[in-house]
Amino acid sequence: MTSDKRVMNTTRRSFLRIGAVLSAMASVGKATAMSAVAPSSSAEVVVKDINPGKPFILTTWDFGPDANALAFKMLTEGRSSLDAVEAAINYVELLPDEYWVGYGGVPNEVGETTLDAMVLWGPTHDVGAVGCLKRVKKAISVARAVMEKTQHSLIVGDDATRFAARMGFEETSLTNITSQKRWEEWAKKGELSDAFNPEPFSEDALQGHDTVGSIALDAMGQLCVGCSTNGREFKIPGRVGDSPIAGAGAYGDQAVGGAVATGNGDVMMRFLPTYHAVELMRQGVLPENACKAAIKRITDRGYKFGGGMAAIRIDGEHGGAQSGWENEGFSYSIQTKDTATKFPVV
Ligand code: SD4
Repeated sequence: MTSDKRVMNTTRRSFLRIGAVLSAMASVGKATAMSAVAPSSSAEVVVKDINPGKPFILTTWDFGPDANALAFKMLTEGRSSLDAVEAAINYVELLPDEYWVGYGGVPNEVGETTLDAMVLWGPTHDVGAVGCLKRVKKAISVARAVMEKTQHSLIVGDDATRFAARMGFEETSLTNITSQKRWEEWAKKGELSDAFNPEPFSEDALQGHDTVGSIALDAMGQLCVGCSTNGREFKIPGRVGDSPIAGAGAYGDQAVGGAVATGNGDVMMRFLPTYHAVELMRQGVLPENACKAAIKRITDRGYKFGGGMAAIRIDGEHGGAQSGWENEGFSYSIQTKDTATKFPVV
């Protein structure tokens, strides 16, 4: 028990140090297989499969290109993929008119906006996440604090808000005029949340998409994956979706690459589709086919759901797939040193 704790503490504190070592090595052109670079005071830290790569950032949906542009600049300045993913996602979380991510959108049944987010750091396979976070705008940054400052992986609800406050985040309303109006119009009808409808085996009328997912590789070869969302419109209070669940909303493996998901998280989280896709890529399946297979696993069970996935290998090979979203405009965008391209997934 004691020794487990020691390993965990060391691991969590060490990854930034590892990043600094990698950064220093990369800058002097000496970066090699990083298994050789375990910090001297922490032999337990398992750091492997890190090689300097060609930096990239992938972000889902229409805000992808702008989010990528600002985050990729950070990668070119030598910042970590963790910083880049956080910045890309913060950008979307703070967009005032983005209804599905961050403040000002997707209220629950009682008119409150709550957020789910997760970040996974490839070098140490460390995860931080928040579910049903209230009154704090930068959910991905709170997830990062869970990862960096604690041994926990997921903190939820009012306690996530209290944790954020302890970490110095500002508490503020997540409601704006749009979300307030949308909720009032819906509440006037006196309907139950569609979460009380039967499971979507014959159709998925569920509204809602745009969860932001980002996957980045930095110049040191370090992978980071993250996502953030408001979840599902008029959800039952307390509902947590797929986004903060590792392997559901997002997943990555330093030796392989990463995958992100968006869509009906209540269905998708039952199948861990991003974990599935990454494991298929590990076996040599192309990213596009890996996403297709992960989605097919769900539809083979009879679910009719709206959802999309994007995946990228550590070497930059990428692909996506969708279910029920032929006309929803799902896309992911990738920026590298040479290109900034949007890829529609139809
Ligand atoms: C959720 N997967 O909470 C999220 C919603 C979403 O695109 O991705 N919409 O279910």
